[in-house]
Amino acid sequence: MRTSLLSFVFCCLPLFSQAKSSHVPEGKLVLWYQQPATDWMTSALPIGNGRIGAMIFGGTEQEHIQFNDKTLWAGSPTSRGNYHNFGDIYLDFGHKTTTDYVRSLSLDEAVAGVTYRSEGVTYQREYLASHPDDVIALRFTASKKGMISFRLKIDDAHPGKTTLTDQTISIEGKLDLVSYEAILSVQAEGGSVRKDGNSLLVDKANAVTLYLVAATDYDPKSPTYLTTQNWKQSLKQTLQKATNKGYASLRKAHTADYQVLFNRVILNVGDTKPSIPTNELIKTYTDGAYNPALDVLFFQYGRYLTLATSRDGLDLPSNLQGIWNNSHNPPWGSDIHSNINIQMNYWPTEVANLPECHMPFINYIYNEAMVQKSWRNMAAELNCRGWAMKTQNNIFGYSDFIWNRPANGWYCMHIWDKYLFNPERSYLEKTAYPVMKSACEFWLDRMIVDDEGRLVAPQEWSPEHGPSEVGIAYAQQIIADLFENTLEAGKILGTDNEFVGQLEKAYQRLDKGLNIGDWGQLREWRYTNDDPNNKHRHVSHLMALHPAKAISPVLNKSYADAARKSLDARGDGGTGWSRVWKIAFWARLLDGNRAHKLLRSSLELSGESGMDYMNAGGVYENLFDSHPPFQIDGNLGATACIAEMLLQSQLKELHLLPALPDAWKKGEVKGLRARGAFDVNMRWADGALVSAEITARQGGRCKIRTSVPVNVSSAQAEPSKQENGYYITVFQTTPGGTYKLTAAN
Ligand code: FUC
Repeated sequence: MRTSLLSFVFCCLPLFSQAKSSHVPEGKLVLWYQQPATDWMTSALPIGNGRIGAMIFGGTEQEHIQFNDKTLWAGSPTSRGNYHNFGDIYLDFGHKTTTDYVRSLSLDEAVAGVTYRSEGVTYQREYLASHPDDVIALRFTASKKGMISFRLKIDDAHPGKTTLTDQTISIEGKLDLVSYEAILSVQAEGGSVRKDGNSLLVDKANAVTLYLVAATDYDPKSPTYLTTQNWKQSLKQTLQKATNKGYASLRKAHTADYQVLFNRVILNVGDTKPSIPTNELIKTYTDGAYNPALDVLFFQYGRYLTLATSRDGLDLPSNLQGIWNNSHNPPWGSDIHSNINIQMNYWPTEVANLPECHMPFINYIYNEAMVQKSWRNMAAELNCRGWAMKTQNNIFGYSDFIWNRPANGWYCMHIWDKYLFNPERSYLEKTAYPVMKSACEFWLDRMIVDDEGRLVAPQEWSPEHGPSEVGIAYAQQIIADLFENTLEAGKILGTDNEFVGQLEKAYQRLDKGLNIGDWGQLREWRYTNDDPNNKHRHVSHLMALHPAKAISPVLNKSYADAARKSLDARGDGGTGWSRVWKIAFWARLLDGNRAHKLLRSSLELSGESGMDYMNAGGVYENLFDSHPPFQIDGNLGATACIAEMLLQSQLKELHLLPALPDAWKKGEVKGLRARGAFDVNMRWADGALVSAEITARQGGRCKIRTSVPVNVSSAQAEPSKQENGYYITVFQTTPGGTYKLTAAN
């Protein structure tokens, strides 16, 4: 029998004999608290189906649920606007005296819950955002019949029109361009529901389900960004289908759909289920009581949040706050920010085995770069072919603030990686190559020749500081990566030889942006000197270390040493995303303990809600990453970086356990993905690989790098060879074949 999250343990079971609380929710991966949320940003809990989402407060006197739709933006193709709050749902229960309160979010099921006792009755609530049924469902039950009574209202976050029937409340209106509508339907079992002014009154029901549907007329594919479909009609149909289906079936379909994706990856780093609430877990971890369970929870939370913010079907990426926002004036408009933030949101998708969730970003790039006009017009403004954009972007192709021309190359890393993780010729031919070629054309037109005859980008900025200069590392490293990848793509396709020849010549003359400076650092600017005391959060001159691939201790020790020097000088502080990026840098430098130190600092409890650019990064008690304030890039990036400590594949080999920290002595991971279409399971003990299973989805040559020699369950495998302190093992694979690797000593 399937056990639900809310079948909590109400008596002290010996299983949790250490527990402070007797109400530890079931399931290993759960965030839980013994109080309602007091603050939207730091303590409410997020649910989402990739497009619509909500933040749950869990109050007992009054429940507050704030909700969003990813497409509800003010602004248009000609003005930026902001991402907006949709509305707030309030339910007055009036339960003043309560005991045994638990509020939770199960990552195993993607269901949030609240349970408590009040005047002899146990109340339970569940909250979910279903992707298959495109609805948010809220379910209220009680241990005694006829005990559910509440007043319900929705506050439209805009001055729209509110309409009530005896069972529904709907809100509708229009922003600058898009129109919106949300409908909430109340289905009571027993008791009654009636309209009372601008509220609905539920009286003495046995159980109640609320279904919330919400949408706008936004369509990223349409030239006007507005749909021509009857979207209001579809919204009503979605609601009708959900209510007909009923809560039990809807919940079943939701968890089934979610678990197919979520359960692909299992991580255990010697952790056991924590017996204290998550806020205390973070606090004690921050105070020095290290608990690997928080590392694992953070890793899986990033996968949960990826599924909640990016599902296939809508070609629009998540934004600075994923999909959650309770304001009309969120920091940076909660926009699509091109100088690391949006990219970081998508770092985990391939390696942490959620490739479907990469598609909203991939399709957005293709659409904006190749179909819509704005980014092409921006390139044309600079007298270049191709496409380019600035730093701040809305969902209508509008782009402003400082130019971020190299972002086109950075976006193409995602386009290319999608191919490397799952090589498919049709994707390469129809999507990846045209976008990448077009970005190359931009740079072929844009670059100039310097005094030494090298091709350099004129006047670029190293986000977000210093002078604009010719040939800065950020631009040159990205362009080099773009050209290399496009050359490889072009050669695989073999259909565009003339252009490939041209690009090859340009690549030979290109300054690759790898210059070592006089204090041993990797130079950020060509002419301006690097200040060894500069602690700026962006580390853009190490693009070639991560997410690109030209710097690695495995390839070239002197560049790796220079990168290390630069990183040491920048220090280990920074905003949420900056600390997280540094996990990746240290992982790529194969220093597991330093990477883990940064992971630990990324998990520090942040008390900051203001905008601190320097040194206050960490997490809030709801595990949202703190820039500060909340920014989701640090959450999603951290998941990728933890994976990066366990598996790297950017150098056309699978490096198993490249940066394992001492803190994770023993562990197991299942279901990570590597470039070349390999799936990887690994077990380790005493800090060394014990065994691994590699499944080759497409077959082909598999090259493995390990720190111990391994035996492979394949007749054709060559014995491991030593190379600079590592062991290299090569074997041929067949499509669908699984190969077992065992440590040889
Ligand atoms: C970039 C960063 C800031 C912030 C903003 C949204 O500009 O430099 O720290 O993350 O994006």
